Amino acid sequence: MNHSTIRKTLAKLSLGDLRYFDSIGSTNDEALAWAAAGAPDLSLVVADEQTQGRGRLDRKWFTPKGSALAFSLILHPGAALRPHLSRTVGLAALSIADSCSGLGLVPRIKWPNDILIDGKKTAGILIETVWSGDEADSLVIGMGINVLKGSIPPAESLQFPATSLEDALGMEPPAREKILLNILSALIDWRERMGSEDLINAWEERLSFRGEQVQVRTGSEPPITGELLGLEPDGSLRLKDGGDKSIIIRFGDVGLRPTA
Ligand code: BT5
Repeated sequence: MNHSTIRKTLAKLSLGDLRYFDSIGSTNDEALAWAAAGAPDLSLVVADEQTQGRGRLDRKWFTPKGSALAFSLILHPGAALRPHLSRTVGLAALSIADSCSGLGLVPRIKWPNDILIDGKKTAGILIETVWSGDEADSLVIGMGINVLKGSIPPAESLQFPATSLEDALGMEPPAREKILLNILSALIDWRERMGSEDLINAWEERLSFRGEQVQVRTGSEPPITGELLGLEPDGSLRLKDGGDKSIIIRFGDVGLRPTA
């Protein structure tokens, strides 16, 4: 993978500019700085390796050389998108999920930001915002996808099991550029329908643990346990507690797992 193979593979998409790095700290850091300096809409930062890849709350995201897909996409939310910004993580998750389905896999979205295959984490999403006063000027959507086996972190460093597309397929997956093309094509399509019920329905259908008991941790509050019902129109998670009362979990520092 290099600048020219990515450029060539993505040629038919209407993207902004492209920056490619053999190695970088974090593609999100690069994209945040670039967005603040005026990067065009749908500009893309891709790296073969990240040495300081980040998850939420500064957790680490493992991106060793030659085996993973790590990129950040800059979005300028136009007037049509602004009322639906809370759905951005769904937009990203659905795009990854669609690309996995295209490979014949059955992906699930562990709300809010993980993609599971065979119940194991295969991809993660980190969305960050460049503010202009109290308006979101740009969003940076960072995605990390484990493509080859070598991208899976050592088990002892994980709180949740991980896998790769190669493991899930039982064979070598398509080139990373091709997977990137499929994710971005899906994202550009879904972005047109950001405010639609279709997006919420498709997102909800892909949720892991639907109808099951889950435990959700939000910040330092005691965990909330309930049956996972689905999504609210803004993408918040809806649970039902033992007394049939609805509980709405908004985004933020959230960790979800099955109780069993
Ligand atoms: C995430 O955070 O899952 C968001 C990951 C986003 C990574 C992309 S790569 C491109 C862009 N540039 C960046 O610097 N970041 C974005 P979170 O839900 O907080 O999960 C982090 C946790 O996932 C870690 O604490 C590990 O336990 C686990 N983890 C780390 N690397 C992993 C990997 N390659 N595969 C599966 N799990 C991993």
